[in-house]
Amino acid sequence: MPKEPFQRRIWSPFESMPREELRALQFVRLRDCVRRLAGVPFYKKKFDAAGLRAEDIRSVDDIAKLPLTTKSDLRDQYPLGMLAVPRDRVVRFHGSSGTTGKPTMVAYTKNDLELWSDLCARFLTSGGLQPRHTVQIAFGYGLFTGGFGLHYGVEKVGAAVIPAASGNTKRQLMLMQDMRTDAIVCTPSYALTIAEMLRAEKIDPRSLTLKYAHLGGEPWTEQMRCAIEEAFDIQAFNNYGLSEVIGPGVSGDCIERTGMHIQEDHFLFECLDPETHEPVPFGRPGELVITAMTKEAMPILRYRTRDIAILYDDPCPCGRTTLRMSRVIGRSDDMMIIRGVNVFPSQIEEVLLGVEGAAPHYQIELTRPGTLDEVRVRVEVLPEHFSDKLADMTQLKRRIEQSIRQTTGILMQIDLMPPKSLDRFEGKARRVVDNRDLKVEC
Ligand code: DLL
Repeated sequence: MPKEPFQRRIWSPFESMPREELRALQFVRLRDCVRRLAGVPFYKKKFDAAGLRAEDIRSVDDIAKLPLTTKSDLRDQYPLGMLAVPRDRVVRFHGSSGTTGKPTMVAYTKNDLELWSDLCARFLTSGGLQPRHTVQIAFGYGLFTGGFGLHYGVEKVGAAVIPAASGNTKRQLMLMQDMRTDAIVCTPSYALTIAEMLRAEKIDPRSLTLKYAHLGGEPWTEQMRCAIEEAFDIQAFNNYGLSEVIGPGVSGDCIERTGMHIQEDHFLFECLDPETHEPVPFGRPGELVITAMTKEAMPILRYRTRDIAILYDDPCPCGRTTLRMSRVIGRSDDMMIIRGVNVFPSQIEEVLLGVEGAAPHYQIELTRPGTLDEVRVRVEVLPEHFSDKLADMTQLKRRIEQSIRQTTGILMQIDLMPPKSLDRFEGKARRVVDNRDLKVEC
């Protein structure tokens, strides 16, 4: 029995628009977006190279003629080469959660922030949020888009925000109890950590006033949803987004939970084969490629998210008419998301290259034994440094551990391996073994 009746409400009429009208709106918005982007030197160069003009966009399908944008384009344009408005119109900057050197920066005008709050209000409402609720936000407030994005979304709905920010689990528990929090906003793994901590404190998580969790920012499974719902006796909703596109608010679950509704009046989704870039039919996994048509400061064209998911076009009983996406079931690059932090194997490699005694032969194993991701890095020791003196090896292990922690912010378990003991690769190296079992249907 839910702790309160679920309120079915659709925040914006755009979510339930007839599909032909939506398609017409998307066309106008896409054409306008391409016109604006033609004024950004980065895109202009690409359009010119392909002999493209905004007038060539005569239907939404013409999007396939346009160039793809990648994370490395954003890095090359660091910090603000993709800006499509004069800098004095920008009112906010955020950055990717990536830890490689410099972040990729994104910018927002006043209207963009207004839009962003509205998009977050949509998925929060579709996940049961009501103005009378109190919401605890346990996401980082900073360059990461999670904290601020959700914060203004909750306020937009009219609910009360507790900006608890991430970490300090004991304080989270105190606030949840004392403030009678109705909904928690965080990563799915953090929700499970909170449950564990409550149990350790001999508090039954089900005894709290908590009714909903709005979770996102990292991959999770249906099994994790069950575990979280069961632990707290709540309903848990998935939401998806990425900083390059806007942040959270790109798509989110409704009560049916048969895939996350995509905010298609603002984002054009394509699902492509990551190798050939050909469209993949509905119901089949492919890489999500997203165009953010309406953002002013930094619209983005055909952004390769590297996220592998499935698109669904069958109608949803909730009344929303938009396409839905499955959970993210993988990545088409080697980026790992460990406890919500984006980490590339190349970062680990760089660290190893900088530690005397470590060989650049390594393997990374990801597991999730309890609620949190764990990382084990097996590293070969260079022959001339390999020693049977425990003290030497322990010291080397510590140096690697510390350097990795400094670079990624994550404490990883290091296993030193004898020289030449790890596999060598002839084709693409398979450095990451992901044993977290994140692959599920929806
Ligand atoms: O994680 C934005 C966000 C914050 C979304 C809070 C939802 C809640 P980035 O740091 O740029 O932005 O990381 C984006 O995180 O490409 C996915 O790989 C992953 N991701 C985000 N949400 C989900 C989700 C934010 N619900 C990257 N399920 C994306 C699976 C997710 N993966």
